[in-house]
Amino acid sequence: MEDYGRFLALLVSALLVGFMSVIFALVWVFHYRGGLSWDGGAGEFNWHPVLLVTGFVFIQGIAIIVYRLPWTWKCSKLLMKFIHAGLNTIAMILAIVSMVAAFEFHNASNIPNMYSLHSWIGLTAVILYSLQLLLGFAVFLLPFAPVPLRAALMPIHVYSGLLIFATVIASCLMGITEKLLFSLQNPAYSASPPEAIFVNCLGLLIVIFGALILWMASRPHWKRPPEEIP
Ligand code: ASC
Repeated sequence: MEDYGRFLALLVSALLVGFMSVIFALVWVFHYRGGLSWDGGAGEFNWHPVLLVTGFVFIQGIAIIVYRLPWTWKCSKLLMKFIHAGLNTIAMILAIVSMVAAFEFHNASNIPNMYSLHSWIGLTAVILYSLQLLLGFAVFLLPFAPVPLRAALMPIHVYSGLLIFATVIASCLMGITEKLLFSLQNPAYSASPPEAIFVNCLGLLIVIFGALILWMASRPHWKRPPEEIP
């Protein structure tokens, strides 16, 4: 492989930044927001950022680049497809649980649902992600689809996957901003208290993670070499 060292450096950076994003989300909810619970209160809502950063950002990011890991090129394509689909399934389940947490918290506190741009874009991303997973499973994993159909749908699958991933990151940034604007009073967000600075940094980490993943996924010379299907 061309540039093996450079790929490895990017991968380690992405893993580090992704891992730090998860840690930052946990520190946010435990240190600043009272921790996690499942009782309709603020602690239940806190699952929302934790599960989204863990599943929808970090695990989805790894799922996207899993075919690019050079040491897996000796593994069967089918095994790699199962890993790709499995990671994306875990991410989807975590995203759905995280939405339930947000809705239950809203309903228990009489906060309206689905009015913000964050909620519109976020729900759209979860719906498109579920369709992408279903279609990917039916066309690329099950042995029934003819090769010309696979070939025709593959560029669309790749494009949609990257688009959904970028949309998820945009939605995270809106959600983070919303939550800081709502919950920081006295001192307000505009006074830059420590929580505001810390959580802005979480947003930066998520953007850097996304940038690294999209870079690795879009370098043609880091693609798994073509072979027989599956
Ligand atoms: C698959 C698979 C590929 C693509 C290819 C279409 O299911 O394993 O490599 O689809 O056949 O581009």
